[in-house]
Amino acid sequence: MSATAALLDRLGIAHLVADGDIVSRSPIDGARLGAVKAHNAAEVDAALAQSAAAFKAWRTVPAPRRGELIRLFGEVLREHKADLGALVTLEAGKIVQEGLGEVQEMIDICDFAVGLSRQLHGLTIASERPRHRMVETWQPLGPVAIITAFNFPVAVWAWNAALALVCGDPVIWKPSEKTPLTALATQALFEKALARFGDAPEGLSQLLFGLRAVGEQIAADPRVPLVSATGSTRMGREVAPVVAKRFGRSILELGGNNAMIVTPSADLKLAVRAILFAAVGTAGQRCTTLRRLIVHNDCYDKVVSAVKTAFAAIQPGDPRHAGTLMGPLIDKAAFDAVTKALEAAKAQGGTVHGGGRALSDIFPEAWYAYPAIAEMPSQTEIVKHETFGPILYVLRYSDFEEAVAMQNDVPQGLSSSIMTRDLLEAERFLAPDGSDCGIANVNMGPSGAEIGGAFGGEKETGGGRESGSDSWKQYMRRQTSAINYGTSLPLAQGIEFPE
Ligand code: UN1
Repeated sequence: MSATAALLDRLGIAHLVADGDIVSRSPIDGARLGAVKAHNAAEVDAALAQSAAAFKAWRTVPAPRRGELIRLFGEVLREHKADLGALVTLEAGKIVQEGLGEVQEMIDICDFAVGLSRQLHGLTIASERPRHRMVETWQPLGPVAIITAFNFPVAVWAWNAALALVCGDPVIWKPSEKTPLTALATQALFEKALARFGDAPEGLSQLLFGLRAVGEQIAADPRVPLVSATGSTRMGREVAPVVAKRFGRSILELGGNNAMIVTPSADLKLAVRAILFAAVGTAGQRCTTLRRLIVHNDCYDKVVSAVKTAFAAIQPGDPRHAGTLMGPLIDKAAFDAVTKALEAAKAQGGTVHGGGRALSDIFPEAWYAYPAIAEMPSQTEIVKHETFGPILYVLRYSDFEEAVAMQNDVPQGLSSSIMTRDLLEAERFLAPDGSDCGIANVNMGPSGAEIGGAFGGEKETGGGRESGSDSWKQYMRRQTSAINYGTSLPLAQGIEFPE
């Protein structure tokens, strides 16, 4: 048995990936890993019906008991962390550490959700009417659809699913067509947890494969009160109006164009380490990837030369090998987009260092890219566009306000950061007229968020928040109740209405 076959076997999916129209290829070498069948419209419909039926039962299970299922799932994930991480590496091309990190992120959100399952707190509100009480209760919402992208093929599902399930909602998952096997493996591990749990309703978590049509069908279906979609801004523009048209709710995690401001007081060594991880980690394919470096004139030369040296030392390589910091891009289309962006950067007055294809002799069917730095005269059109790859645009500033304005002057609003030892600058970056992003960090890069905080951003990023803080509330229905424990009927607003 090949190493891949053995891995798929240990994850319990070897028998499920023989053939189908959605073919999974490893971005490492282009090898075929397996294939799955796309679901047709009737199958999607049946899955949604099943989910609606599962909701009827699951919503009445006490929340801490629902949390027990997620506790068991966290346990199963811990047992299979190495294998699932390895499959993420194989199918998404992430380096070993990042594949494992992604599974750890799943485990972390499970822990968070288990605690949450005993803390789905409502409120008691003072009533203006005598002998009345008002309460606010959070009720289960209904089936939650989760649409995910190739770059976080399992963690993003877990952020949504762990919360949805403790909140009393079944989940329906449409993973990226580029990473069906990690989704299958995750579903198989979830089913292990279900078996240990015992009496959960059928169809609590379902997987639907397909291209756009499947996503559109789910988005349009009124049985799905919440659609949580992660992907490009283009995808969000398609999904959001379809959901809104039927007054459904959506959580959108779309494009990012994340910046770091490097001020004169920055710790240079720290800055370069932060820049490197944030810009070339996951080969620049995180929505939180650092794409724009805004550097003060006084330290520009020093910072840019250190970053150039650090970038030049990066050798893209097989992500399975220890020591590799940057693996392949997901596919040829991704590589072509990077090439096109670098050409545009040059045409728009930029100076490009690095870039180009790597390892084409060893892996002719795979798409490795050298990271590139593009020094830009200003935020030209290409700088304002999210290109999913290892390109870092560098810009100069002389005045702090100008830097903040530049950081905000893009259509996206996911993540941002500042490197400074000046308390006033740090606080101004976090002030109401500072960074306009959903995430604003100090003395670190824009990527690598923990699950405890709410994750997401503004403007074209879509406005959604997932994972920590009070994101769980979106997966529930808020109910306000007034209870009269008297014998008369006083009306609010002092209204008199005769008997
Ligand atoms: C994404 O790229 O879709 O903050 C999510 C980070 C990760 C999640 C990224 N925790 O980089």
